[in-house]
Amino acid sequence: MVKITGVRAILTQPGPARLVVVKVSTSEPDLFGLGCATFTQRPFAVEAAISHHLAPLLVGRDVDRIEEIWQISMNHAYWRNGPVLNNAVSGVDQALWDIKGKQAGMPVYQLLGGRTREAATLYAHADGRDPHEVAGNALALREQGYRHVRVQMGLYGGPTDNLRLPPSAPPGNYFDPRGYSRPMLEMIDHLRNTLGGEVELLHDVHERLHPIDAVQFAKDLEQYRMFFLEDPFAPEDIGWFPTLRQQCATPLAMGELFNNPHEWRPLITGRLIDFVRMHVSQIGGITPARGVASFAAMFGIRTAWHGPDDTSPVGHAANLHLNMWAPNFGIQEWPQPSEIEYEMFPGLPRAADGYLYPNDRPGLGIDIDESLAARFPCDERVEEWTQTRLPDGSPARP
Ligand code: GCO
Ligand code: MG
Repeated sequence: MVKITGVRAILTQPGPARLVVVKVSTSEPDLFGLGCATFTQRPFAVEAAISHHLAPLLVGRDVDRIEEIWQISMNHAYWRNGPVLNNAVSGVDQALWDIKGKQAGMPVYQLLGGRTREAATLYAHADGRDPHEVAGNALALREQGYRHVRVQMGLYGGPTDNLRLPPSAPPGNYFDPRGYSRPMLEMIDHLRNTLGGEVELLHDVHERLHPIDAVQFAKDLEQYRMFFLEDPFAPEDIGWFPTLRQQCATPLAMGELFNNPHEWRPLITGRLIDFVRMHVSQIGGITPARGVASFAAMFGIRTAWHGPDDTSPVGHAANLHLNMWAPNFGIQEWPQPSEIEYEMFPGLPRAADGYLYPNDRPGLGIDIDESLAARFPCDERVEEWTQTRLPDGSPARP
């Protein structure tokens, strides 16, 4: 019987995002697994959860028992369904799926049920300071073969050049919810006129609007036939979804901030969204994501797993295996990883013509160059972009 002999967090920051990868070593020489545990705002907390709590709990256990280990790991702290511990559990879970695939000599998607598609359709990000710059960046992505583009103007929260703050306003990342919708509608109108109907448009509200303004914004977007509108509400405001759903046919995506099944369950059973967008490591890994995908499929809801640059390349590999299997796969967010990430994570697939193809190696099909990773230690910065404030200086959700 193959046993777990070590559970170790590898922290690295090859780009802006701080990444956490878990390496599970086993009693079989050269048999190890990798999993994503990336919570980029709290990497050191995840590392502590792994080294102080999960490693002592799991060393000596049977690598075969993925489900049992997931259940024990999720419940061992008694209090559960939180972002730090869920990410720690995900790192182990994904690594155990990686190991099982290596033992079976199969890609993980084969263990989930085999291919239902040849590749995963991707969307990439276009941004800019004005509609013309956004359009130029979107056209460049179309030239690379992307047929789905997320269009933002000033990343999240909209333009900030006309904000009028009190003289005593403290430092922060300011935005004005009431100044968001009109410029965004103008930008999306320009994009639709520039790109025509051949490129699907996506947009991320990022929980920055007051709920009733999000309802109006989604209705105003109906004419543009969006592929989806993301995070119209904060997780704390999911009670607004029925109001929006009854008035509007703009497809909705929600979930990257979810940790707890109570958050996504009503949106799925009520058919209140069209895409589940969880950050797979934030809900505990492949094991729960497989369950959520199957549950969502019963309600006609598709997957669109969270996948920006603060998903590690190992996490992108896990997303890809879920995407190759899931009958209700919708779309995959793709951050266009850097060359240093391709060097650090051998096996990370490359996008081709708007698609991502698995490499069909056993397990997750990805490795990590630990010596290179060690050359990019995580910084100890105090996150600034999440210190969001409204024009009057009051704190706001990021
Ligand atoms: C997205 C997300 C991200 C988050 C980031 C937080 O849709 O990709 O909104 O951009 O802001 O992952 O750390
Ligand atoms: Mg988002």
